[in-house]
Amino acid sequence: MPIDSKEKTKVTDELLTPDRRKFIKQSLLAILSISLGTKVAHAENIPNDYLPLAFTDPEIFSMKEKDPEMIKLNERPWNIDAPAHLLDDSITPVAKMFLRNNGLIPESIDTKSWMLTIDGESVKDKKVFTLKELREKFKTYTYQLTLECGGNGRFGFYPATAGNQWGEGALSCAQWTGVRLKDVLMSVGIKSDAVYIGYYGKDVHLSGDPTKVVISRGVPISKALEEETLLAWSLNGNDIPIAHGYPLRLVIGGWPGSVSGKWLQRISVRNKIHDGAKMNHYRMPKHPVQPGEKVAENQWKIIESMPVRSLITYPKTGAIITKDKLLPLRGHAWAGDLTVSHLHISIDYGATWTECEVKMPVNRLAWQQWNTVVKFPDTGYYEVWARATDNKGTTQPMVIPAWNSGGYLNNSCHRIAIKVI
Ligand SMILES: Nc1nc2c(c(=O)[nH]1)N[C@H]1C(S)=C(S)[C@@H](COP(=O)(O)O)O[C@H]1N2
Ligand SMILES: [Mo]
Repeated sequence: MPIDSKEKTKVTDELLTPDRRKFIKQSLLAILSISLGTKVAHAENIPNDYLPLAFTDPEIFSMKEKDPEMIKLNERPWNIDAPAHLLDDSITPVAKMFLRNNGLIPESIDTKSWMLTIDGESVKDKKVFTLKELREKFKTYTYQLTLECGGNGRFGFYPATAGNQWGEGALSCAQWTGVRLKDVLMSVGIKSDAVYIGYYGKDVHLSGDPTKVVISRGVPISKALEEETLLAWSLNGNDIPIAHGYPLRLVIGGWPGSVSGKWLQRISVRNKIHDGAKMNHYRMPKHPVQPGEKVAENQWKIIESMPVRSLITYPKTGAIITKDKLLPLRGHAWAGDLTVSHLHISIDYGATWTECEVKMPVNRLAWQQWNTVVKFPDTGYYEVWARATDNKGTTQPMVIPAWNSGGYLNNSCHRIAIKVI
């Protein structure tokens, strides 16, 4: 039965005695400090009926750990790109790590009650693990793994495609620690008809509808069982930051970032190609298409290993040097499941190329460092182009590769501008 507004005011006033107000304030502060992961300083000074800013926007701090030079593409969901020169470290720090969310970061994460369920048609018996069990029952491994969004470089396609207009920096190579998915799946027991795995995370659909799955992708069972495929709880030696998948994340190096499920709660072992949300994204037409051309459902190929690519991370584009100085140049190169065998640079728009030294990766599926020194013959405007070749002999294209409606896999050469004075 509706109550009139006079009545409502009366009821509210009666309920909100000073004690009651104080109690509400204390409860709000308790919730806030849990969600912030720190105490609320000077809480005694906060008026009883004042709502702290962080309360109205729980994601307010997710960007704060990022370097101020990172490029924000979106806030809802968060999508943050890295300019190439920020990726200079051999191990990407969190502050310089791109962020790609398809939905909203989950709130209220309780690590004590967090469960990972392994289920699906192709497990012998469904099994559930707490985080503590995962840590205690299985051997821990640390690998540096290259994660690159399938849409990295999308800005280069013309006509522009829908989706985040990533520059070169939807890419990271950080150190992940956890247990092998393989060891966990073996302990559960998988049937011989297993062909794929699919993940489910705790993030929330943009619509707020709890029944809608944000993203649920996966990989063939052979990739899932590789030694470097991890169920990770640690990133560069610390807890994974909330925005990157705390408290548990699937990490699969060398393949599109979208297969590395964050806020991991469930893995299904499937007897067919996984059919979760966004499995019909991150795919390429089997044959070249014209912009706007419709592609039949059976003419798509799911993106697997990422193509060969490289970055110049030093110097920053726009650097100015004096003529007689040697310019040190360096960066990274990677090639999905393969390794990079050669890295060449050109300062004459690809007319001639000079080979640089490329280091071996610290482990499989980690990017590789390259470096060299150049001397410019004269003053003027120059471009430095870098081009990597994988161990099967495939080289990065100099021009933009085949247009596709998803704007995926632009692995054309990275270039920087240099002025020699
Ligand atoms: N649960 C969940 N996992 C996810 C995503 C997501 O939106 N939700 N985004 C995916 C995509 S598209 C990419 S490229 C990577 C990005 O990882 P990062 O944000 O840690 O850099 O996470 C993947 N895992
Ligand atoms: Mo992605």
